Amino acid sequence: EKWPKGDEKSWKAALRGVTTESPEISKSIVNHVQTSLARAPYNIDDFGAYQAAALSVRDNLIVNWNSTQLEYSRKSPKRAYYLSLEFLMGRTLSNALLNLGVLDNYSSSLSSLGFSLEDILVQERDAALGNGGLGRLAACYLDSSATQELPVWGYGLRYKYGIFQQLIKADDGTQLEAPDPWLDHQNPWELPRLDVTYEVRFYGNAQRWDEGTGRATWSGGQEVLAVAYDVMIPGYGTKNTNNLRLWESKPKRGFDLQSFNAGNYERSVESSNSAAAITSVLYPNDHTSFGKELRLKQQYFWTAASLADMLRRFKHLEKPISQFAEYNAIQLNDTHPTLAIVELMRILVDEEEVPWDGAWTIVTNTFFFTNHTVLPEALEKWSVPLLEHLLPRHLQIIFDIVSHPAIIRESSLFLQSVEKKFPGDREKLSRLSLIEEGFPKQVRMANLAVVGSRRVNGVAELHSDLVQKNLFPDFVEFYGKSKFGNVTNGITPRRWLDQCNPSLSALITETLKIERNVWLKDLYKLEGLLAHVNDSEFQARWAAVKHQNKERLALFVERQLGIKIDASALFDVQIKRLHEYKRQTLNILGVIHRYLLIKSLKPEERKKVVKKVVFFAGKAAPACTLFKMSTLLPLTIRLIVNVARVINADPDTNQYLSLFFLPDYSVSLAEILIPASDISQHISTAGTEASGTSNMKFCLNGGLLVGTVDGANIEIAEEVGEDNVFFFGHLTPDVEDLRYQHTYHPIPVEEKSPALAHVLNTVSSGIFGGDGVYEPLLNTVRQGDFYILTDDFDSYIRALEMVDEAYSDRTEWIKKSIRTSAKMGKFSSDRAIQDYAQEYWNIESVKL
Ligand code: F55
Repeated sequence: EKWPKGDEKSWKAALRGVTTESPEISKSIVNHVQTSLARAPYNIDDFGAYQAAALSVRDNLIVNWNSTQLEYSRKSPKRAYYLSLEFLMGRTLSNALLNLGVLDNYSSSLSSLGFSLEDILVQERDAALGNGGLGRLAACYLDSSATQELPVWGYGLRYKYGIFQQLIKADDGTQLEAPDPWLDHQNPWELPRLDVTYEVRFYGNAQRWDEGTGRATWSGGQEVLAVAYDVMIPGYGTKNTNNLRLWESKPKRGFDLQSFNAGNYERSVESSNSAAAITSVLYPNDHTSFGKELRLKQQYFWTAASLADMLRRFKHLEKPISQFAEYNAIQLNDTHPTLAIVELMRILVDEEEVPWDGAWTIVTNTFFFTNHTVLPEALEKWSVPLLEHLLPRHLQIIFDIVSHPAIIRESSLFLQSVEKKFPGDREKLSRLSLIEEGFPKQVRMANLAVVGSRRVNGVAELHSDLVQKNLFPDFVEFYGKSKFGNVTNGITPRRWLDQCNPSLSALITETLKIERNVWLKDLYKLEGLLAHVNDSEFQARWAAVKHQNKERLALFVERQLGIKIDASALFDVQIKRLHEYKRQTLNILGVIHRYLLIKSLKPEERKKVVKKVVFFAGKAAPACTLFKMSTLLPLTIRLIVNVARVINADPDTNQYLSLFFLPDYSVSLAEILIPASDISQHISTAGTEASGTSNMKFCLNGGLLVGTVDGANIEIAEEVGEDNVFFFGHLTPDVEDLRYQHTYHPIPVEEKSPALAHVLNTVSSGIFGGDGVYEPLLNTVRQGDFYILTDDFDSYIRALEMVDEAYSDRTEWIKKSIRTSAKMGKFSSDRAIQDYAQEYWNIESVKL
């Protein structure tokens, strides 16, 4: 690439502020090149231009951020805090430009300086501080909170390394993990607040005062400093700019001077290294809790710093501490921040001298808890000895919540009040307990989160139902139904339609004849598209946009993998974390089935086949020998990659079917794949996917779903009509029976699904190579088959045949696509955040 791209004359004009278009913006960009970047004008590459543009945008964000925070301080509204260990933000520049309403100005400014906005946007690295759905949901919720002018802050950790980068090894198709050094270049989107710090204690001793008060003193151990970094969160079409505060850990003192002076240099930096290690890396396991000490340290470090910060802010209001819950609502994003419940008790009882009962009332009015999965391996438990070692005072408080011998009030005597309500039912008592008996004893964080929160919710109707019926039935009985609710997830239409699919957004605006900023804030307005479903010109334009997005993806793949793709084929996409319950294995076995079928046809017959390109992307939790399951997931990737090699090279079939595994799935890659899909797959075993959110993104962009009757698929079908969704598979109530049957009355695959048996045997035969390496994966299907692939396979293949059939009538297909997109109003995260604000947090918007 040639650079410098600009020329001296236009840069000088910009510096003098005399360019014809957006002179102020051009001037500010050139200024940042000269001052912040200390580079000679116009002598910069795309990355330099990105940095300068970002710094210029950031100036605007800071101004808005300041006025917003000032207004919050003046009006002292009730605030909500979103505690999440993950914020999967993706890129910021294009979002900031859109929300500030200066996208076109920056585009023309940059082009007058010799750069194209498109090239510059891709210079930015994703902020990938999350694993998947849970983290991306948090990011969408921040966008919607700011857009609705709600006083909401996020609190998280500033990991030095986000989710690992995924490489696919050329020789055998296995996954390799590499660090994600996203902070190697200066990050323009954060404001270091080196003066906002808190000390966080670990280990040490907890000394009770006397048994009557429940108070104690906690001292000694290790003290670590939490330093605040603020990330500005602009709302769309409003000046309101909220805050995401991320904590970085650092040693309280640079290093241990005593050891240093004594000549023991290793020892002198040991404890400072261990302090810095706390926020060094995001744990890459999704849906699995490993019980590691460093993870517990992260959780406490983050909740303690966040609560100290909230308390300091509350004290500025000069209100009695008894009113804490009237000014603060705290949302727990899964159980990861559950220690916040215990930490607030500690602060109130030990430091604020609030009597135990009063403290418990404040706490249970402050917290709200969202569960994101019913998978048992994801339910966090911390061993009692580990807690006792790391957080001795918190363990005391947990036991006090369970039953403190000296605190004789009904509310705190949790187990005793249970005993009162269900006398003699020992099993119910043990299920309700916060402590699980065993060696060692474990604290059940989910139970603690339920007990310590005002309300508990799941993330889609079916999931919230399962939370009440399967996960916490005894708590529902104990507290009554009203403590439990549902908030169906949502996605921000700004990033997931306007930014990732500008052509479709433009077509929608033109067709609805209302301004973009109206329907982007009230997504139900998309229903207006229904009036145009039968307009053939509109249909043609709708189809042209989809085709253009498929060309864009094809070009991307050609550049990355060097393979040409036919954009007229049906594009079929499954992109999500690799997990057994998400059943990527079902998909790849289905692809092999299709391949074998096409291969068996005569050349003449093949011409009738619907051409299809299948895309996969997703990261697998790094293989860990501790868990059988996690070694199977990289094996699934390996199978996909090697099947792709064989079928993409088969001249008999490759014009009809090709297959790609795109490495290093990310938010930015999703932004290319989603607008280009004709169908996407959401094929979890019924009852296992809490909601899913990419299903909403695909539909919003006019892609249709192939899916099981699970999670938010169900509510999507309710909106768009069942004839616009390709459902298949057994329903949730059947799954348990089938598993029982697999265990006690197994039926061989050959009998249940000859088609699947044939596919499994073909893989075993070695035509995709591997020398038997796939056997462990295939055996999970042949034996046990916990995720019921065998039972669902035939119905899955039938659903894919229905897709082929429907796709063959292109006009009907386009109508389905338009109808689907038109009915996505419910799935805006603006609606979801309104639900939380009204039904949970009881907060109101603040106008600037
Ligand atoms: C649970 C426990 C651990 Cl230790 C780590 C991650 C999780 C977890 O649930 N992750 C997650 O991403 N869950 C997903 O949340 C999404 C947002 O609510 C849902 O759409 C999705 O169904 C669910 O799997």
